[in-house]
Amino acid sequence: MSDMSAMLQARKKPNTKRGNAFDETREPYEPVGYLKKFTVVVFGDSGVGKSSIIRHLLGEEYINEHLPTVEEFFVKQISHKNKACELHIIDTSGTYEFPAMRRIAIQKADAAVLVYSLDKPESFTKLDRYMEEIESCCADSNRKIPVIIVSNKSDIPNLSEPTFRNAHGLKTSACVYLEGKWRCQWLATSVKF
Ligand SMILES: Nc1nc2c(ncn2[C@@H]2O[C@H](COP(=O)(O)OP(=O)(O)OP(=O)(O)O)[C@@H](O)[C@H]2O)c(=O)[nH]1
Ligand SMILES: [Mg+2]
Repeated sequence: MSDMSAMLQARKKPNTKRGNAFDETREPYEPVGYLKKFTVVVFGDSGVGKSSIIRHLLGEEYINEHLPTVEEFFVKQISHKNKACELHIIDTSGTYEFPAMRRIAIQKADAAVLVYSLDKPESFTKLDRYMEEIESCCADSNRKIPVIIVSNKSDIPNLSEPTFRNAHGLKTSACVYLEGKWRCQWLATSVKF
């Protein structure tokens, strides 16, 4: 074996002791020393405010216009339980239909955020489809990821959460409906507050 090929062989050997936060081959949730990578995918209908929420999280300015996203990727350093953590955020498109891109994003994700907005009641009904895609995609790889539902634009006056009839015909709030159906947490937000 030449010196060069010996060097290449040595480089290919995985570093099993310390791990690497950027190493895609590592097991999910494996401790990787001081830096841990965590990927969150954000789904929701067109114009519900996904990109605005992400921009707000990154400390960027609020934009009044709707600039439809194709797909964008962001990284933010955060601290979790006193440990440095690298948050990778995948911002998806609600305006364009890219099911293949959504599947790839779900495969990469450790968690998902599903956004709807109070001024678009139809954006709430679309959550079921995102949730079904997440469940089916994760089932293929025998995984389960945490999902949180965000009700955005709570600053707009005179709008309230959608209501539903449950199996017994009784009126229930969106919050109760979601918790009952998907067993996931829910919170109201506004990027404008
Ligand atoms: N009133 C109000 N408007 C908001 C809020 N968040 C976003 N918007 C507005 O909603 C519009 C759409 O916001 P985006 O963040 O671009 O929506 P999106 O979900 O990323 O849309 P796509 O990328 O097309 O899927 C913009 O005009 C924003 O200014 C909010 O909390 N309150
Ligand atoms: Mg967007």
